[in-house]
Amino acid sequence: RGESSTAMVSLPSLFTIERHILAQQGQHPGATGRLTNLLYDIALAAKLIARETTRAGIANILGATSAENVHGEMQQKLDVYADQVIFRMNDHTGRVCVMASEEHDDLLPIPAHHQPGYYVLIYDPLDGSSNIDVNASIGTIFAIHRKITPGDGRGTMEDVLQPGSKLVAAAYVIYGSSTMLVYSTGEGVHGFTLDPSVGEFLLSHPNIQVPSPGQYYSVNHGRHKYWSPGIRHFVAWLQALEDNDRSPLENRYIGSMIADFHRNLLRGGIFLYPADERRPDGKLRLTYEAQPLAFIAAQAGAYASDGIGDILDLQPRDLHQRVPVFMGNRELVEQAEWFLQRYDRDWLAEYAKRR
Ligand code: AHM
Ligand code: MG
Repeated sequence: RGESSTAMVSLPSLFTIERHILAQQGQHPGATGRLTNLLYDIALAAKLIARETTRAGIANILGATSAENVHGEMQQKLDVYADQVIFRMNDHTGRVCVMASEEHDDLLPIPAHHQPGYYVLIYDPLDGSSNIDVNASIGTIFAIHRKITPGDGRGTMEDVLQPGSKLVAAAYVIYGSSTMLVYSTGEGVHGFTLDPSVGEFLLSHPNIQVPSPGQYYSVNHGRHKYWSPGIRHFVAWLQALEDNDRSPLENRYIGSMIADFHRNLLRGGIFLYPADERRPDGKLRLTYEAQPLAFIAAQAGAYASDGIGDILDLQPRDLHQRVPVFMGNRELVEQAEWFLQRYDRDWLAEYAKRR
C-alpha cells in the first residue's frame, strides 16, 4: 500500500556517457561544449562499429571486400567500415580541422566549408586486425589534439604531429565479451559498458587506477630469437627465473593491443612490444596507438616508455612512425628501462639518434 512505489529497487547504473562527459565539462566554466560534442560523436561511432562487429559473422563482412551481399550492395570489410564510419561522423561537424587514420597514408582533410574546426582527430579504426577473422577481441583508438596552427584554415601536419603530453583527450573502445569505451580528458580514466538493449554506454568503471603489484606481463614470446640481450634478461626477470624469493608474473598475450592493454590496466602488469632484430623501432605506431594509450596509462597512475623515457614526451617526426612500447605499472616499466641501460647500450645509442 503505497510502499511499493517508494521502496528502493535495484537499478542499473544510470550514468550514461553523455551525462558523464557533460558533468566533466561543467567543471570548466569557460568550456564551449565543442569537445563534449566531439566525444559524443566518437561514442556514437563506437556504437555503430560495435553493432557491425557483433553481426560480422552473420553479415559476412569478415573476409574479403568486393563481395556483393543479397541486396546487391558491396560488402565492406570490418576495418574499412570502421574507418569510414569514424571519418563520416566527423567530417562535417565543424569541430575537427583535420583527421588522420592508421588506414590512410596521408592526412584526411576536412572540406573548407566545414571549417574552422578546433580539434585534430587521430584514430586507429580497428586495431588488432589479425584477430578479426578469428573472433577475438579488437579495438578502436582515438587521440584528440587542439589545433595549434594559427587562423581558421585547415589543420596541417604540424597540428597532427604533436607530443602526447599535448593531448586533450584519448579514448579506446574494446569489442570483447561486451563493448566498453574508456576515455580520459586528463581528469582520470573512466570506463563505460555498452548495454545493447538500450544502446547506451553506462558508467561501469569510474576512476580506473592500475592496481599494484602488477599481475600480468604481455609480450609476443614468438619473437624471442630476435630479442636483444636487454629484453631477454628483462623477460627472464619477469619470470623470476634467477630469483627463488620472488614469484613470476603470469603471462597473457592476445596480440590485440587494446585487449592486452585493457586487461593489464584493470589487473596491473606490463605490456611490451620492444624493438628487435627484425623491427628496429618495434611495431606499434606512435601517433595512433602509443600516444593515446600512454596518455590513458598516465591518467590511471601507470607509465609508458619507449625504453629510454616517457612516450608522452616524444615529438613525432612522421605520421606512421613506429616506437618501442613498454606500458604498465611504473616499477615494472622502470625495471625494463634499467635492463636496456645495462645490456643494450649500443642499440639505445643508435635508437636515440632517430628518437
Ligand atoms: P595492426 O594495427 O595491424 O592491427 O597491428 C597492431 C597489433 C596490436 O594490436 C598488437 O599489440 C600487435 O599488433 C601484435 O603484433 P604481433 O602479432 O606481432 O604480436
Ligand atoms: Mg593498429
